[in-house]
Amino acid sequence: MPDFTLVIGDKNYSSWSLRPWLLMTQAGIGFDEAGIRLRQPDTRQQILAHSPSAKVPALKHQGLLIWDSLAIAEYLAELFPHRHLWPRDVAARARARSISAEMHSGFQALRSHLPMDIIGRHPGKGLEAEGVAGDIERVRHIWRDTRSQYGAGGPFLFGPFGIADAMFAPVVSRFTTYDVPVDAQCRAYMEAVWNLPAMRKWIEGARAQMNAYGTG
Ligand SMILES: N[C@@H](CCC(=O)N[C@@H](CS)C(=O)NCC(=O)O)C(=O)O
Repeated sequence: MPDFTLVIGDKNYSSWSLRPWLLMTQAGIGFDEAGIRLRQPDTRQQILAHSPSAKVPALKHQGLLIWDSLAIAEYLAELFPHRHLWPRDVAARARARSISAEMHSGFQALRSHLPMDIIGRHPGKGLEAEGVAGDIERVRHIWRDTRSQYGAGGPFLFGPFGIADAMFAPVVSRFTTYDVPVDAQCRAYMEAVWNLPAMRKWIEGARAQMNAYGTG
């Protein structure tokens, strides 16, 4: 029995849940999953039974409750220092924290007009909405800049897969769903994330859930 229980929302829609789930699965940290169906009359009640934030994700570990995706990532990085979930180099680590925090607190237009729908395909939808083009350009710049400066050791933002990639994974999904134009460097990064075994597993889970709900 793993020590961890991760409380998450619908795999097709819950971008915040994807982040710690992907991080833990890809890092080989075992956990039990407690899934809550979003957008139901009792969703809030169901989440409150686990977390006072009334939001998913939340992580339970040995009597502790950690809520909020970035707090969960930080907790795991502290518990498993040898897994290097943040980059080893201090400058790279500062950059990884900066872009992860920027992702966590920003990109409102991208979030509201291009919501995650991981198995859906809506090419071009929402791209003209106010603020979306600026958010998209900022993401593309972050990916290109980080890959060029720090990505030599692998196909991810800082080489090996880590927290920053988990934070941006839902954006890779959105760019795929809404067919956002990207250059070859961004495309290669998106493919690396999309083809992660853990990402494939999450997408299959999303498909299975949507079929079970009768909406797939
Ligand atoms: N800042 C939070 C955001 C969490 C969040 O907004 N989660 C959404 C689902 S993706 C949620 O729980 N919404 C409540 C609801 O749908 O009732 C985090 O990083 O974990």
